[in-house]
Amino acid sequence: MPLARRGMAWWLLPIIDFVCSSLALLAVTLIARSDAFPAWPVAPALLVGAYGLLGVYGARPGSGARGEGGAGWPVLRLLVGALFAWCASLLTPIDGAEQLALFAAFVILDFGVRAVVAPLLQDLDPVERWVLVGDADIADRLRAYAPLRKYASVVASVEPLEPDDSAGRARALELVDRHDADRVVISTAHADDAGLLGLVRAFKAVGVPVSMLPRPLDLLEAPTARPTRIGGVPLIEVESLAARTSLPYKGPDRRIGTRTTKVTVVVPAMNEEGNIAQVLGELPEGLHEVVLVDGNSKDNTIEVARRAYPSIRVTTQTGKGKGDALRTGFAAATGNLIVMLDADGSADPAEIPRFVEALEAGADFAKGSRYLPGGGSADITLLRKLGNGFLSGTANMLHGTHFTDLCYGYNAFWVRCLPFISLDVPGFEVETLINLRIAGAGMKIAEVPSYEKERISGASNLNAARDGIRVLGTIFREARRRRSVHAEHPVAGAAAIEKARAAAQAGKP
Ligand SMILES: Nc1nc2c(ncn2[C@@H]2O[C@H](COP(=O)(O)OP(=O)(O)OP(=O)(O)O)[C@@H](O)[C@H]2O)c(=O)[nH]1
Ligand SMILES: [Mg+2]
Repeated sequence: MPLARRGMAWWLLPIIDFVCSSLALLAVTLIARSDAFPAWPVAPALLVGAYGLLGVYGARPGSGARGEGGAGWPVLRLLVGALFAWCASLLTPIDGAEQLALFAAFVILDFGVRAVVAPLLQDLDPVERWVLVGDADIADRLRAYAPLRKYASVVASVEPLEPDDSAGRARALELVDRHDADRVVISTAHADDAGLLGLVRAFKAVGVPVSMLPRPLDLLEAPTARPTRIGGVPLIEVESLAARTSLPYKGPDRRIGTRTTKVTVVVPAMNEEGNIAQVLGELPEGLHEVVLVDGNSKDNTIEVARRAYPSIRVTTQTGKGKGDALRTGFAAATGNLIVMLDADGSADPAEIPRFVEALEAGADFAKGSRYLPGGGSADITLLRKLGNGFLSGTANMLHGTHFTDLCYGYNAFWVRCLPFISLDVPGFEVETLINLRIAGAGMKIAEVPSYEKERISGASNLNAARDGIRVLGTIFREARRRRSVHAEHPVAGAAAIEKARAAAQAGKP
């Protein structure tokens, strides 16, 4: 985001944090009769840097000031505050009690000042940039509406989009990005419920707040929800509408007589010649297709797989890692439901119907969990269990999710979820990325109990420390992405998958 776009208020928050931490530090070093330098300015600068990196300042001044974005952010600020006090203690001689006093002084001062200035920041920088999805006529009317000008300006508008117009949606998302939009406002006159839902999810997936113009402004019937107002313009906030509980979920492909579930099983495999035959042999009947994504195996994985399952479609990934393999497999799938199945024998193919049932019962995404009643693992070590618990907890705190088993690769989903996933990571963090993006898009997730068996033979490709850190990085990155209106969006990846699928389908008889 160009710096010029940041309002003055946005820059005040880091200054407030720097000043508050400096004051607390100077006071404590004065009382402790120790040298403030070099703890000052290094520790306050580190604090502000850490806040910035973690996205505490948000894309808008108000959000950072009010600590919005989930219960995780105040906690995170406290943790960074503690880190600040600890860093200061390394740079200047203060004892444990003084370190604690520094932490307390900073927290009280900083949280207090932020609370006092939050409304002021809103007033200082109140003009939101809106992208309107609707007629140019409505955009003109909004622009002409004087009371709104103090609060928002319509920076761009896109023609009403058709429910299935993924190209149009990609254009709209690009527009949001290009115009640094703070909010997408959808004129409800032009789409039915399914279309509106699709639009809302597409925009929310990139972290843009979405509002709908209630119908009176569209000159149609009255809205069912009670609108809030920005600059006198009534708007329906779709925050609650996108939440799982309040959304009357109709399920995918539920039109009577037209629904057919075509299950594609995507199997990433690298050097699994000792396991793949057994896994494929246990697959249930009635699958649409099985796609093996070979990771340039040095053994006979492909041959063994072809022998065990003659109709298997084999594709070889061009990049490296499980993330890249899944991306390749998803692009090649021609079914409307994808099951992700490991080739090492850990995931039980007999559980596939359980995943499919959960999806047919109305979920968008069925997530395997070893920690639900009926689930379990014969393959997980204590270290990995602790790590998974820590990572699941961190993700749930920062993303407001309820995953019981974040780092488990046995999942299934309707193909229409793909545009919201856009896999852009190569390795084992891919599962976390998928889970968080699906949750971020407001999709309905059903956790399914799953039992993880021992790998039949061969060695694991996973490195707990390296991959754990990558998962943690993904959790933080996705939290920042969700919070930032201007973060990268999944359009490019989605478009690539669509294109690859079209090419794959064109190549079929
Ligand atoms: N195509 C491809 N498949 C991979 C790659 N890395 C891992 N896989 C496959 O992904 C699945 C899961 O990998 P594993 O090494 O078993 O990792 P894990 O299941 O997370 O860890 P363990 O519990 O130790 O087995 C297996 O079927 C692997 O063969 C890769 O780079 N390319
Ligand atoms: Mg495994």
